[in-house]
Amino acid sequence: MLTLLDDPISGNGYKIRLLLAFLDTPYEYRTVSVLKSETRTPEFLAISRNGKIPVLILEDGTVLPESNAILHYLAAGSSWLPSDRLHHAQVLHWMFWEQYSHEPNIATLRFWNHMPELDAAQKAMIPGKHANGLAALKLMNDHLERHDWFVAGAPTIADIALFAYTHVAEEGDFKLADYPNVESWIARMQGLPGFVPMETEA
Ligand SMILES: N[C@@H](CCC(=O)N[C@@H](CS)C(=O)NCC(=O)O)C(=O)O
Repeated sequence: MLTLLDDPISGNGYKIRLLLAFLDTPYEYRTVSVLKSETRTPEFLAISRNGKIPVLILEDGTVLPESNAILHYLAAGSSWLPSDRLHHAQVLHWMFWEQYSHEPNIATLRFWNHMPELDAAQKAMIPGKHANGLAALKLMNDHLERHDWFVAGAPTIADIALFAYTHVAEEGDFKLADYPNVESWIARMQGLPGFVPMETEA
């Protein structure tokens, strides 16, 4: 059976929980608390040198880190990852964009709001991250003006990767009501058969 090392508060982990639910794939869930620094223990670092969840352990013991790589692995052969060459590249386009322009801003501000206190360097980064997060939400909203889904007119792992932190962006002090197309897309995602909310374990 697959094993997911994850923390229920993690949006990166939720990407995997959500796809596994859509695929109706059973898995074992092991909580590794980020706030308690359990990602930095010698035991966890022996499993994954990068010290971050989520990590998927395959049936043969192979360790697969990085949420978007895990999504690719699990979605292969399903409708969640189009086989068409251009559509596959467009899925990658959005997933790379998510990791560089979306997650480091929107997810980080949410995470910082969960932390008891921030240091001076973190505090100084808030305005820049907020501006970048606003730009990311606007770009998504513009794309969704003309499209129901990010790629090829159907839900893919690009939607899952973007949904994870977008739907909880308010926890990072972003106002989703300013992005009505994003709100409609969030509702479409939540209406898909098999959808599970964020803090769901196997
Ligand atoms: N690019 C990675 C990011 C993973 C990541 O940042 N994980 C956070 C939780 S969402 C983490 O484990 N932080 C704990 C730490 O850095 O010690 C992915 O998409 O999986």
